[in-house]
Amino acid sequence: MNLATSSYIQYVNECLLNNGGCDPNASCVNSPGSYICTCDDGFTGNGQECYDFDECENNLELCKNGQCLNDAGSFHCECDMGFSPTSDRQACEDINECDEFKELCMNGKCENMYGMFQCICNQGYELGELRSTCIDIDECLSEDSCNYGKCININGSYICNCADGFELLASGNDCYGK
Ligand SMILES: [Ca+2]
Ligand SMILES: [Ca+2]
Ligand SMILES: [Ca+2]
Repeated sequence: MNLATSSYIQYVNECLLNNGGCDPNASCVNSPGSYICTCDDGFTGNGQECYDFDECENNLELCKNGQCLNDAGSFHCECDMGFSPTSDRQACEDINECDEFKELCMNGKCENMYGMFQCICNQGYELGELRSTCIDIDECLSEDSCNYGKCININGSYICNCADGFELLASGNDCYGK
C-alpha cells in the first residue's frame, strides 16, 4: 500500500468543506475514512436533512399553566395569569404575589396561593372590590352598631357616643339610660 494514499484516507476531514454536506442544523463529526452528520438538539432527521422538532405537539405535558409555543430548535411557554416563565422559559411557575407586590393587602395579611393569592383582612376591615386590599368597614351603616347613640366610624373600628344621661353597654353597641 502506498503510504501517501493511506495517510490521505486517514486524515482527510470531510467536515471542513461545507459542513460535510450536513444540514446547517446538524453537526459533522469526522472519523478516519468517514464522517457522520448528527442533527442538533431540537432537530430531527438523518443529518443530511434536519427538521425542527415540534416539542409542543409531541409532549402535551409541557408548559402546564400556560401555552406551549414551538420555536426553531426549541420551544417556550407563555404563562397564564398568576404564573410566570422560569428562567429557561420552558415551564410556568407560581408568582408569589405577596413578595413581588409589597403594596398588596393593605390593612391585612397577604397569603400566597398556587396561581393566585388572598388577603386575610385585619379585624374591622373587609376585602375591597379587587380583593387585593382591605378597606375599613363602616360599622355606622348598620343601625345595630350604636343603638340610642351617635355612631362615629374610624379606621378599623367605630365609636358609639351616647347622649347625656345614657351609658354604653359592655357590648359596645347599645346606650341605655342611667
Ligand atoms: Ca421546536
Ligand atoms: Ca401565587
Ligand atoms: Ca370602621
